[in-house]
Amino acid sequence: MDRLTLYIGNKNYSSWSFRPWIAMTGCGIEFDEVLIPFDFPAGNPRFSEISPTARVPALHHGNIRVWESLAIIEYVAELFPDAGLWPRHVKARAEARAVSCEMVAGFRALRNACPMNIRRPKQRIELGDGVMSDVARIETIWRDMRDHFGGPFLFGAFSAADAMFAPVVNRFETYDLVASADTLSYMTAMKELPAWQAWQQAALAETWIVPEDEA
Ligand SMILES: N[C@@H](CCC(=O)N[C@@H](CS)C(=O)NCC(=O)O)C(=O)O
Repeated sequence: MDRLTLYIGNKNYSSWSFRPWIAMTGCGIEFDEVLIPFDFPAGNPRFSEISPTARVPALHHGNIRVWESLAIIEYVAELFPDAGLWPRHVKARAEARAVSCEMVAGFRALRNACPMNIRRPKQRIELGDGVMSDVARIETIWRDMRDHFGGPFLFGAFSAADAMFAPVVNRFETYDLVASADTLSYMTAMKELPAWQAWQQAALAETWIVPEDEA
């Protein structure tokens, strides 16, 4: 089989890159990674060479190109049906896809106000009601799924749904947004993943600064 190449942005800031990266790494799927740093304010011209949207992440596999983080995960899940990217049970799989779609389509207030920033020291910022209602909905999803499927991850074992929420775990921590014990316990499970720690270590070693993402 051709090798998979995942193009990503800066590990410190690129929340959308983090999602397929941690999904694939956490499920033991091998791939090559190519990091193309952001180059604000002009935008990095290399982005348009690797994706029709000029955005990361993008996955290349032979002559197939896939863009959009969730589409990348779906493609890889088809290639490796036994890797456990999605839960095995049909109900769990349906709900995992539903909450993943919520993540892609929503939570804009949180995403805009609180950019993922792994290097940023923990510090609160002033936030509007929209952010706090996004936080409340995400905490409800996490609580309901873990109560129903037993934890420690959303659907029991780590899956693509956890990967889709991985940058939120950083946001909740960095901007000190949550305090409930069950939310913090889910965040701990995520942060203990070897894949999480590998990404974090690489992010901490980066020196690029993107002013737009420094809230
Ligand atoms: N919906 C897309 C979002 C991709 C996206 O917005 N990526 C950002 C980085 S996290 C990007 O490439 N921005 C290009 C730029 O800022 O120049 C996905 O799920 O992959």
